[in-house]
Amino acid sequence: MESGGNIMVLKYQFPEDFWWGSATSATQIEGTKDNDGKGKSIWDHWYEAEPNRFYQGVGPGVTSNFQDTYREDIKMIREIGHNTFRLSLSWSRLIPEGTGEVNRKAVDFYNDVIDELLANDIEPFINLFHFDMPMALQEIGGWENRETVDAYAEYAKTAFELFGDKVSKWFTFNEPIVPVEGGYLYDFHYPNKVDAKAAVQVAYHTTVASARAIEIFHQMDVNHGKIGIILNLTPSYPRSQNPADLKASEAADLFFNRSFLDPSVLGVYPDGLKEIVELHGIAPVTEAGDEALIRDNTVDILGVNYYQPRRVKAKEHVPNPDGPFLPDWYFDNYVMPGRKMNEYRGWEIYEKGIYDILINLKENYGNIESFISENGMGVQNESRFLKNGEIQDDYRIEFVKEHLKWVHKAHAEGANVLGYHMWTTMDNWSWSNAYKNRYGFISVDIETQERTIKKSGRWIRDVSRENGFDE
Ligand code: BGP
Repeated sequence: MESGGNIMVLKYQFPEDFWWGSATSATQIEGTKDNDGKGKSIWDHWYEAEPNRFYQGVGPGVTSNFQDTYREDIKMIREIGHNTFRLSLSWSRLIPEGTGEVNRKAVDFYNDVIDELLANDIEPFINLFHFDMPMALQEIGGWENRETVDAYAEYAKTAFELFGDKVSKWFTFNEPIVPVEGGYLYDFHYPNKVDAKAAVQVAYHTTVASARAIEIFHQMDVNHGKIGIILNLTPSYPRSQNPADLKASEAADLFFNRSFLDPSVLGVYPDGLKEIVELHGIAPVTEAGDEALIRDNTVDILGVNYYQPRRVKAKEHVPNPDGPFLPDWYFDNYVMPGRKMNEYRGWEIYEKGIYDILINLKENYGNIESFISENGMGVQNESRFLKNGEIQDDYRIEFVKEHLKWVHKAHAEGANVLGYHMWTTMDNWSWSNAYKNRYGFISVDIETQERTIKKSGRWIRDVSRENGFDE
């Protein structure tokens, strides 16, 4: 600690009003009861259809049960020092058929959650869509069908009307590229297609839907608040500076980052991406007025989810032109020797990536207001680290701390970064990995539903109270 005038300044001191918190999503935490009126989402459907796709056969019905425990959970969230908390609304809980009738039980539930957060001085950040398409809309083609865009606009407006008087930070989508990759390219989300044309259409409709929600939000001037989108950015690093590697890396950046980042923040698609989709005959069907809609309705704020970088090298083998088109036609992934790994998840740990993203936003995206909306480390069998009734997750403290140091540096260099949210608050159900990897500041015993704050939870409490740390 250094003395700056009379005030003691920590080595990694963050601004007074920095957002400290963590993120969750409806499907992963809420749980479902028989009488709650929720409609089915694609996850409920997919689990019923193919339970063996899920780790140990555990589906989204078995969660940390926030639907019943939110009051106690929010007390714990306060105890670990959060001033902000991200949750998503379940579209199929609020509007069971995707359009039409609103489920009053859902309205009461979300109202209670929001009130409870506010009563505990925790600002709710609400995300409208976290991978959980209502099944009724998936049956008409989901994001492939333009009607889903209209349904989403209606859902967003309903949510703003219902909760907008209390909530001023809103997000249209979490990681919109994940349903595109998972559902339409690489077969890890429902509807398990491998179809690049559909993938491009889905991505495009998602961006149009986001712009529609932003337009409505601004017209309504919801709580004089801000609306953004949350993107998982994977900075792309070439194996070498030779032109072929650089070109491959730029292509990966176009597909996996700029495909959503550019239209969301700058209001236009990158030329390079437009050329590629034209070349392969997979350009989306558009409507008159879309271009202006996207241009005029960019985000106020950007959430950045950062887990891992992407290492890229030039393509070594020419792809089979008769096979289905995949972005991988343009690059090969590259395993960097000596890389640091989170072996449980198979993801590289590269802390400086978070800094590179923030500086890129500063230099190339108008220094848009941003915050780290997810960053975290999933670890298997954490109970082996249990000592004196507490999980000693020093590895997680280390992980968060090292990333925060880079966030601090970016901020010191002028990046407009306003906060840090970890993934996640309490251990929760993960898409197809169920409970394999635990991510929370708070551990959850799924059998007993008992919660215990981990060592990292105590650590983040101190960091948030002091707005920083020394070493
Ligand atoms: C992000 C998602 C989260 C969460 C997290 C951890 O991509 O937004 O919902 O799941 O990744 O990943 P996983 O649960 O797959 O290990």
